Amino acid sequence: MKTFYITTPIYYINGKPSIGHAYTAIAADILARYHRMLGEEVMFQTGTDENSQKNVEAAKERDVKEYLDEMAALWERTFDSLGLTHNRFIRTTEVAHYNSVEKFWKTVESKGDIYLGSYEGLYCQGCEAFVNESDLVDDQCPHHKKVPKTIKENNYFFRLTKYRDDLLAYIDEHPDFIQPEARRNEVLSYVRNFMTDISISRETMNWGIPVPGDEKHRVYVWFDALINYLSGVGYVDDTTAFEKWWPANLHLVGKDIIKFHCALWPAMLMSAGLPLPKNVFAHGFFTIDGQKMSKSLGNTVDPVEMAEKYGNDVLRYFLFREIPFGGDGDFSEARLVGRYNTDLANELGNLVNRVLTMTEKYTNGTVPEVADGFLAGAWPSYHLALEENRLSDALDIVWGLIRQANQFIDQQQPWQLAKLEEKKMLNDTLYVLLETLRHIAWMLYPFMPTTAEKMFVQLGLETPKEFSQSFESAWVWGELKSGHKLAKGEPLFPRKE
Ligand code: ME8
Repeated sequence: MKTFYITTPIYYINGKPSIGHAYTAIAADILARYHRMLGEEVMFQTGTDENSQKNVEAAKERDVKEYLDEMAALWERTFDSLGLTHNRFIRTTEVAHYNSVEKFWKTVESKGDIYLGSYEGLYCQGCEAFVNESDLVDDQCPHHKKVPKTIKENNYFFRLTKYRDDLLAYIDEHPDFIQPEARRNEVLSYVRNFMTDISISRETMNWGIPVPGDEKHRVYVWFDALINYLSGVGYVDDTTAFEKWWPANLHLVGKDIIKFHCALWPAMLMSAGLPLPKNVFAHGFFTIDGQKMSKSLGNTVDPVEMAEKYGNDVLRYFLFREIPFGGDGDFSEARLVGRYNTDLANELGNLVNRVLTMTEKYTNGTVPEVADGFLAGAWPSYHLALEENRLSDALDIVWGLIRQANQFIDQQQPWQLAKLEEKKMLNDTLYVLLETLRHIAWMLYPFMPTTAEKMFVQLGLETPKEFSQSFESAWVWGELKSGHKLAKGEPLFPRKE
């Protein structure tokens, strides 16, 4: 069976999840569900980055581990309540992860890629990274609006520059490795012109994973965090699982952490002699009503609140229809309500309601004889879009079908056909509409699983609980059998004021 391993960043838990964190996790869930729908075996991993000094500071006087346990549980509960279907929620305070980092460190060290040096530079706690003077605006980190600390320490360094040529060659030979294109160019320029060896330990910290063989140093949190992608799938304790899942098919990340994922991480893997992930996709950042959102700035939107108010499916739909995946965008509750009323209530909800009502009225709620329909190229373009992580494009394709179906009703005017007793044409029209709805439900499933399931129920079909290869046949035109009984339900999206 084909496998698909997809990851999100592991999140810092010095606060509760924001809509931005949920965004990446929901995107990963959409792709995970899509690949399950294709019949693939999926590993969807997310989790928490717990060895950061900012988590320690957030714990204040409390016992750090106790604080982290509580926060990790909160994040996991949030992801569950958002309906995410992750298979693995990894925490970097897990023993397996500690052991993985130790094994990885020793492997890289035995390659001669770690050396002791001294470092003086500016460190931004928010970024958990050294920054250059030239990165600052008014002496502050532009992302976190804080003056970075000057740090002078003896640290272990990773020979990142040793891999410069190999990295450039790899990125050149694998055009799909870094997406989208703009991010690829950004990484290339960084690797070519700015990349230096990087400090991978901290001497002055008392939280984090001890450096193997020199316990007074702690492993730098990014070097530790990236290894989660290995520890989660058995790097240190389950060879069979590791061979099955590694390399990952897709690391989904925000554009803020592209250098770590597309330069440091592949170089670390090259050093450890491990294959590279097939694809790193960086989505854009969105603002809230035009304002930058961040935990440090304190203007976050709570995804749980949004989901409780509008439902998970509506939130998922809005995020991936409104913000072109890969580009930047803006989140606004007013526009969410706008799209709810136009796209969901008027277009999708109305279509389902009209078709089922007419079928009840004209054929007593049974599916008429099979007739030819108008899906044309919808499936191939939908698959291609999702293969290329173009989530918003996939939704556009589905909405194209929804609009086409609504127009078809207006053109055919089934109520006129009934009046004129044009039975064959009426039945054909209804069949085409019902079967189109079934296809729309399948296409919506990864994006709006609850809505898709309601549509399946209304069409009198089983809901797709378990996926297998045989589902491919479900996407063939004409699978909705004539004589089949429908079960019209409540409107899917009642209008909101
Ligand atoms: O960077 N728009 O964790 P983090 C879109 N622990 N996405 C957003 C967003 C926004 N406004 N705000 C946050 C870390 N994100 C490290 C990662 S991985 C080995 C270690 C999302 O808690 C986006 O995916 O700061 C971004 O990359 C991530 O949250 C940063 O989460």
